[in-house]
Amino acid sequence: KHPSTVSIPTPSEKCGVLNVTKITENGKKVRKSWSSSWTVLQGSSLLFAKGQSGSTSWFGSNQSKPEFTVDLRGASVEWASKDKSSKKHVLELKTRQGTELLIQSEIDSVITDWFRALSETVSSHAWE
Ligand code: I3S
Repeated sequence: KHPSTVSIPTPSEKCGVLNVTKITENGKKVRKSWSSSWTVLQGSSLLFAKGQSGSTSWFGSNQSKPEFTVDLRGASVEWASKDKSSKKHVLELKTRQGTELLIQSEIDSVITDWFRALSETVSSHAWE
């Protein structure tokens, strides 16, 4: 007999480096500008810090404020269609405030983990 299935909880906190660009802000299309961002999922918020250029780590720098924060309550996340970007492994995140972001990693498993974490977060906060 099989042991009962162990479900691995989705972390409500997760962080890592992702490539990010806004494509829409408050309902208006904006120019794409990809940048590498230290990304933190914290509760129902997704925080992006400035890109990691040079050797100074984010923690060691004086950057204490996130560059921007996205509210995941009422947001949607899906795999981006091919016309959104020529890059591989791209997620499209749409917020209730009318901001759309593309989130990408070259590493398949990394972006798949983010997709799972973001989807879980979005669905658990959908009715707030
Ligand atoms: O959707 P687009 O316009 O093909 O996006 C590309 C541009 O944003 C381009 O910048 P400039 O057109 O400002 O030089 C970026 O360098 C590309 O990365 C964008 O396309 P991808 O397919 O990488 O998202």
